[in-house]
Amino acid sequence: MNEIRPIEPALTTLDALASVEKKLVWLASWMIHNANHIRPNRDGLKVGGHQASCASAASIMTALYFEILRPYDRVAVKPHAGPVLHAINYLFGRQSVEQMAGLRQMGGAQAYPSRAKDGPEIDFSTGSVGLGVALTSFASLMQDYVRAHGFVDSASPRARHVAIAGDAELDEGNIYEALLEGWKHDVRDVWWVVDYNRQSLDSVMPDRLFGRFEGLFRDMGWKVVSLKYGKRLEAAFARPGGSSLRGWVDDCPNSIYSALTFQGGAAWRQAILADMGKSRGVRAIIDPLSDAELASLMSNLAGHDMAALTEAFRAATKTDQPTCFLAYTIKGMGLPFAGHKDNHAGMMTVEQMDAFRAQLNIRPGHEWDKWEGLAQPKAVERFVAGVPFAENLTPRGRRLDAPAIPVPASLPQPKITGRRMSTQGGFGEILSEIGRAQGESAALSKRIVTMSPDVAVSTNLGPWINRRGVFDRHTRDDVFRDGKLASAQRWGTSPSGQHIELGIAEQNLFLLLGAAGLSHDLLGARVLPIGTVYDPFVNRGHDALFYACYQDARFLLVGTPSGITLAPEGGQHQSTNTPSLAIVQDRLASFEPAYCDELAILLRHAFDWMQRPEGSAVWLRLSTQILPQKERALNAAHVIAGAHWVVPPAPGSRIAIAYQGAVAAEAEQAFEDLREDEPGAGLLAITSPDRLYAGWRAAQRARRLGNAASSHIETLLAPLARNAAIVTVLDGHPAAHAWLGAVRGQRVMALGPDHFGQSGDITDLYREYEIDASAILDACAEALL
Ligand SMILES: Cc1ncc(C[n+]2csc(CCOP(=O)(O)OP(=O)(O)O)c2C)c(N)n1
Ligand SMILES: [Mg+2]
Repeated sequence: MNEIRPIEPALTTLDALASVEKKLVWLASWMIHNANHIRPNRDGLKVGGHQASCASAASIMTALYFEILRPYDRVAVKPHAGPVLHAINYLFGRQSVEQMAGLRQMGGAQAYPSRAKDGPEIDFSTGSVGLGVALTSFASLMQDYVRAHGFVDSASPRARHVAIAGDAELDEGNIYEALLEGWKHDVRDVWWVVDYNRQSLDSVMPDRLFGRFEGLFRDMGWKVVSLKYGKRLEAAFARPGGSSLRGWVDDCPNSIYSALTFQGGAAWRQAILADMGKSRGVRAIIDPLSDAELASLMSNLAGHDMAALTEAFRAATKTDQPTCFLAYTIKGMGLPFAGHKDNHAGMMTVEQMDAFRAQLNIRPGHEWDKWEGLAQPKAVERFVAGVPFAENLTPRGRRLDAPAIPVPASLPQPKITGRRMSTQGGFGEILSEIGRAQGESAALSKRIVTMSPDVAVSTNLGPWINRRGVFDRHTRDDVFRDGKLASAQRWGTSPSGQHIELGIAEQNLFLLLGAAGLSHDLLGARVLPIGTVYDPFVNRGHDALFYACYQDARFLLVGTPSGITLAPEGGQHQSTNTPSLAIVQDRLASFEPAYCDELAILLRHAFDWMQRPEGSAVWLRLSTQILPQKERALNAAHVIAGAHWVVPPAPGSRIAIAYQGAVAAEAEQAFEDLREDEPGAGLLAITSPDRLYAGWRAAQRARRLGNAASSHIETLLAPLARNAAIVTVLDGHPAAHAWLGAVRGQRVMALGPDHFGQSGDITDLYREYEIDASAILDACAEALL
């Protein structure tokens, strides 16, 4: 039973919650209405918004935020209920009228909840359906990780990670990938509350699928709580004849239920009587009811019944088992288009909104007033002031603080010079050295957490994992090791391990990187997440990567091996688009070193950059190409800024070769030949077209604002003649370099595979795709003609 917390003699918790819910539906509807019908519209474009989706989730959100959740809990709200979340924060005094009135406008509240743009009240951004839901599971895994490692006070209460999900989100495959992974890691403290309105964007969903969800979740170790009928309907079903009425509603197809909800009481009566008019019990239930009362009874689903919701949620707080609530709701509940199949983007007309306002006793001109129209405004205000979720909010809102982990001036590293190594091999060795670090690097080493979707060994994480162990809440032995069966790899798990092994699902990698990369904000514990993946399969998880960057998560992504240099293993495994992808991805600084001395500089930079407020996530594209490692002095700042001259050009030189990554040796060989004819030629090592481009754009912007500025690439290319040729080469699509010609108006001949999918050895492939030394020389000759 519900505890009834008296607020005033005449106001119970349930009454207060009902009042709050009304306010939320009103404010969300008004926010959208204001944006579409009241605010001046400069260009006549539709502004949009989802009043029906908001109304559908309002009861669930009221019960959670105003009764069940605690301040440390974390919530992902389905994208289309963003206005309800803004309204909730408004009632808590954490959102302004200006922001709400500016919904979907520059500087106003975002269309969908956004950590980066809406500020510290938003726990998780949402928008790409399915991802926000799954993220809660990975955030919960990270909570277990930081607690197991003692990064937060273990006496502090554990947060519950809650997703308020649209039912169509359950169509997204990433949900099931996350469920499987969550089961493996025995995740806990996760709730997914499904707003089960049986409608998506296009239409009412077919019925067949829905019986499956319960089984699916249960198989994955979840508790499933089906919240189907509200208290009034249950009471009606308990009366004589009620079981036939229940059977009838149970069997009513989604589309008919929705249509009847839209049509109202008279249609309900006609449909029920047509099927059960001879049942005296049924007639005794429905005959005394007016049409309005009958409509209200028949739409009394548990997802809109505050008593049913709070009771079920409260019961579920007794366990940490992940729990899925299937809360039956009506899309557009209480609004004129409730249940209509076309209501997803439907909006109330001005007349309908006027009628809604009158129904809620809201005076014109007082639409934004918090407690306007309520019978007991003061009592509701006092109730809201005492809501546990809103306790102790700081000026940083729901963001926590975690100091940066100091990064030593140089990282421990193996001997590199004089050896033949690939950047992938170098990465594994450097990380392994960090793994056994003493002294000032030990603190850094402790905070690193690696993760990989079944490619830990083949991306050279093996030595690190052997040193630092595999994480699991439960200690599990390594059967091979215990049986003394020879293996290079230790796979025993323990709560102190620092590698999280994932199944082969790249979206999960990026969701976990996203969650780990927000640990400082969400959990108050700084970790340095490193994820490794085959570079081509970044594409497989790209939406989740994009999503992690959108949330400003901080992590290091290592894409390796990459490009056609993978050679015999080529085909689908060759990545050619990733250098371009890396340039265009916001909040992700990307680099591709050719040699391990550059890699060491970039790894150190990554640990620093991902912790800086102005920093970002980092992507290193590495290779299996083995190169002789040279003894040389490097300008670290240049490596980080994106390029350095290996051989600077003579002033006024008319040609340079610029290479990136694995093709360094081919470029060097071509350069030696070129120099015989062109002694002033330059050789440029590009470590990041992304950083070069970003720097160039920033300098352009600064100059437009009247400030003197020169970017790194402008400075580097300045010694070359105005009409010089630059032959560029990388193991990736040449578009990543083609823009370099625009910097100073020089002529760029960009080489790189623009096709892929052929197996072969490096010699054959580099020839076929025209990135070998002779192709580079041919391009130089053509450029000099
Ligand atoms: C990945 C992705 N694909 C498509 C969309 C466009 N879209 C927005 S909402 C929606 C359907 C939402 O239905 P549901 O999750 O049931 O939400 P509700 O019924 O509560 O509005 C779709 C397809 C999206 N936001 N994200
Ligand atoms: Mg839906």
